[in-house]
Amino acid sequence: MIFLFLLTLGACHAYAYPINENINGGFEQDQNNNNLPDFWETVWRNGTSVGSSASKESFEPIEGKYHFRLYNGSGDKKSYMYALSNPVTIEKDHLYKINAFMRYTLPVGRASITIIETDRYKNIVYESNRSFSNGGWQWHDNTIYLAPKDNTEYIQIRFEVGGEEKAYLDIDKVNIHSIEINESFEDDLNNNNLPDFWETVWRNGTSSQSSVSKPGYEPIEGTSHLRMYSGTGDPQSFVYSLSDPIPVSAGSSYDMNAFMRYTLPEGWAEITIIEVDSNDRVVNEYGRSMNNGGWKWHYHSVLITPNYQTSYIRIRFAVGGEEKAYLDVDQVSLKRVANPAAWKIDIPNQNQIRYFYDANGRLQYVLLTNGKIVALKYDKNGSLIKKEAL
Ligand SMILES: [Ca+2]
Ligand SMILES: [Ca+2]
Ligand SMILES: [Ca+2]
Ligand SMILES: [Ca+2]
Repeated sequence: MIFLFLLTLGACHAYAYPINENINGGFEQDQNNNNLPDFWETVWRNGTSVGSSASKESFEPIEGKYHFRLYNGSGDKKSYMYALSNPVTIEKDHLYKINAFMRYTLPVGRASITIIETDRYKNIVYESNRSFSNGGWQWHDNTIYLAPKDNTEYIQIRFEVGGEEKAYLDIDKVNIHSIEINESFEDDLNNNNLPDFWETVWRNGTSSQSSVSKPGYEPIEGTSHLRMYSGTGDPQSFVYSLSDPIPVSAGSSYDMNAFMRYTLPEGWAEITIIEVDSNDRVVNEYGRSMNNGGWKWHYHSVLITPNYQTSYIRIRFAVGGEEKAYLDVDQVSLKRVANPAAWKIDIPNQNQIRYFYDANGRLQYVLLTNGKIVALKYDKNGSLIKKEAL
């Protein structure tokens, strides 16, 4: 694929909210004056090294006056120094992005960040980690994505450094963000007319006037939807919209579904799932295409069964293959599937009818359990005039 034309530079604009809990991620607080940053006072070393330490220091931190420093000591290169946060309560069905600024050299050894998930009894449910080395004694903004397991209630963040003698790790500005995928394309907090979380857009080919925007022409839900337009002058042109990273949990399956509106007698629209590992390498790509939609909303789904090394996915929509091709998308959702063997394409996974309302609170669509959509139309006075199966 040739990226001839980037419609926006907003690729790094993540749509994420900091959690409310104070984790002292800047390491500024030490109310009990023990020279260990509060919330991060569980520290230990394994091995037999001498002079290891964990302390609050102030050597050019990323923010504020202080940072955290771990040092594994001398005399035993296999020694590791550890620091563990207090438990942080997480919310059910939320997705998280954890990032930390880390400074290290480590030509031989390594530094790691580990996310430990625990259940309500504080038993360990799962651990995910990333390791780093060869940092040239610079600050690195390291990210780890987390889709907590069903029974996870808390997470703890653990840092470690070792594997060589006299290994240092400095840490500052640790953040936990809750990720929102802006599934109904309603939010545009940076006012660039692109739905937040879906701001990486481009077109290949040579068409003119291609665009991606968030208008509100009879959306499925709320007041706006994603609109993609392939432009004129080149029937081979495609326009693309890519989500920010969406954490997934290996071992789980997901039903990714979306409402899509298109005509496309010649061209086609695509949903592509891109699986990415924790080092941002693509490990898998798959999806499906659709056409001949008669300019109606359709419910489409894809089953996602992440590879064991997949850390997050990105969802990509595309439309083109004919001139002036339009694709509208609304109400993207990603739900865990309990029984992947029983999953059926384009049939809602719940035994439950779903209702979608317009901005005036009027019932606009009904999604039946067999996947059929019923649209309701109203006159100017708000009286129901038509019920139509799409
Ligand atoms: Ca700091
Ligand atoms: Ca303290
Ligand atoms: Ca919407
Ligand atoms: Ca935006």
